[in-house]
Amino acid sequence: MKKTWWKESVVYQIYPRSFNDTTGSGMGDIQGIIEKLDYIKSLGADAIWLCPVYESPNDDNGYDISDYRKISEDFGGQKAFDTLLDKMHQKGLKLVMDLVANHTSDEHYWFNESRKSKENPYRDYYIWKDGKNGGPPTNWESFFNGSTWEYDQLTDQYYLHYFTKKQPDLNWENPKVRKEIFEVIEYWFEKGVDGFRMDVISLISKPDSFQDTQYVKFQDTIINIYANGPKIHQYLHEMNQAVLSKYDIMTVGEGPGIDLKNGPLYVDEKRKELDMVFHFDHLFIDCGEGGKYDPQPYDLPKFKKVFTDWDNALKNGGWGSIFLGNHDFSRMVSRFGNVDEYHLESSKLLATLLLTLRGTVYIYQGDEIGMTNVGYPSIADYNDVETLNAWNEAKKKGKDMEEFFKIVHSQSRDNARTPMQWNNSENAGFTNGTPWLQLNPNYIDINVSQQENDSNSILNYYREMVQFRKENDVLVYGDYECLNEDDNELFVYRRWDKDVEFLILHNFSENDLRFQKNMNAEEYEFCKTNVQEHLDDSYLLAPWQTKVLRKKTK
Ligand code: ISL
Repeated sequence: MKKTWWKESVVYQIYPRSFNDTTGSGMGDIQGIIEKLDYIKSLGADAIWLCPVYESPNDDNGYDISDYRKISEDFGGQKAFDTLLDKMHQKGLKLVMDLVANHTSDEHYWFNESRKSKENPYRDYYIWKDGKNGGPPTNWESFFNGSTWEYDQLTDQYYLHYFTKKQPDLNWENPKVRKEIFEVIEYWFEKGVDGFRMDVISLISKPDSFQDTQYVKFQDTIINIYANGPKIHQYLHEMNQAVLSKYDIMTVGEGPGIDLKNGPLYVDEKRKELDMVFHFDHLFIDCGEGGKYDPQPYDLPKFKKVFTDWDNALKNGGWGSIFLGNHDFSRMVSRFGNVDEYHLESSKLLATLLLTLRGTVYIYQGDEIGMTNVGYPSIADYNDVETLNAWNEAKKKGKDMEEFFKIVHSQSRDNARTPMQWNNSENAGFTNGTPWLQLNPNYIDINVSQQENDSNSILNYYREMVQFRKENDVLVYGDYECLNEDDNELFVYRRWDKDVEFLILHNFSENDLRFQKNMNAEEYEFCKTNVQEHLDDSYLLAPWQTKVLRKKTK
């Protein structure tokens, strides 16, 4: 397997508006990131993935871009950005930007022109269609509820938007659009940016014909209609040849609808498209028929299978990304751990999981201190457009809103967007002003400053585990095998290469459990754990205990 810097990297994801505010605006800014670079470096991170900081009307917090070449003044503008990039490079940190090229803002120059007339040179930059029987061209539903079509009176046509109506989809069929986007990518690479995370890249190629969906489950419509369109691989290969291949950079494509069947195609080295993808098989694991706002119970075997299947799918000529949360999902410890009784232990267990699997590791801001879901008292406290649209839709459908509010508590994207908890002073040291989104009140107990001073903290455990991964590149490149697919509470796997072998055991339960396997425990020596229990018995695990064992060399 070819070794590269980005395979070995630990990437720290920053959601800038919630990271660190230095102006008192209530919103994080680039200067705030600069001031925390030493902190990020201290985690052992090699790169930062920065969510969008471009000019934007912020209908979807920056995922609606009105100028791809302009850094928003709200974040400090171009000058602040140049300083950030310089300082990061001085410190040996790489910068990965967000490329949102499936859609622009409706306030982008291209769209302003496009909507003016059917003859406008920018008309075909977007997807315009005639209506059908007095309604929209198809019955498609947007990711954020409501139709994917918006009627524009001026030209009596509808334009397509998979997300909000302020995020019109670009028409990648048009070679001019592709050229524009490739030039944007080049522009940032020339500035020295080290890579792109590509937002919903799986959606850029639209279906050949626009037909009604017959699927009941939204996820089925995504997979069969919206995602992995007929020209997706052609476009990505073209992008690779036109620009990506000319730079020493990394790319990670984000993708609803990316699954085990098509995922490997995006990252197969021979095909020359992208380096990695983010699939959501583990993050949509609890979605019922109604999608994310219809959560259903799931079990550990299913969760383990996602990691095992993806490792298998990518081991011959691709590369994976290992992550358990981001700015679009609830907090990983609230989802996969036990925040009530084992917050410390389960946060550390999940850290161990992240840092001992094969693939590039992504840590979402705040997870390194075990930040949790927020559960605001009122819907008025929520800000996220997805949450609010889902709420209004549920109301329209006459759902039990008390029950639905519980779902909002567990599923809202705002769970991951509450401001970073730096210390226990007012507003957690995030801002001197009024925060754009209310803090999680548990910042009094869960914050960076407190954990800096505690050698047993989640934060210090992350540092230790990142270091451990760096000292053992078998954890990056080595083979993987799950040893207990069907077990409902334990997740046990091996990682090995020709020189070393690790056995990693996680107890996802509240009981003491022993890993039953016909293996000689004597063969392994103890390396790491998150709690100081059962150190004398390698295969016995306390609740939410995780153990890393190394095979003794003969
Ligand atoms: O968040 C999701 C489920 O709740 C995903 O389906 C998400 O909408 C999808 O992965 C796309 O996310 C990305 O593009 C969106 C933006 O709102 C997200 O923040 C971004 O990560 C539109 O640009």
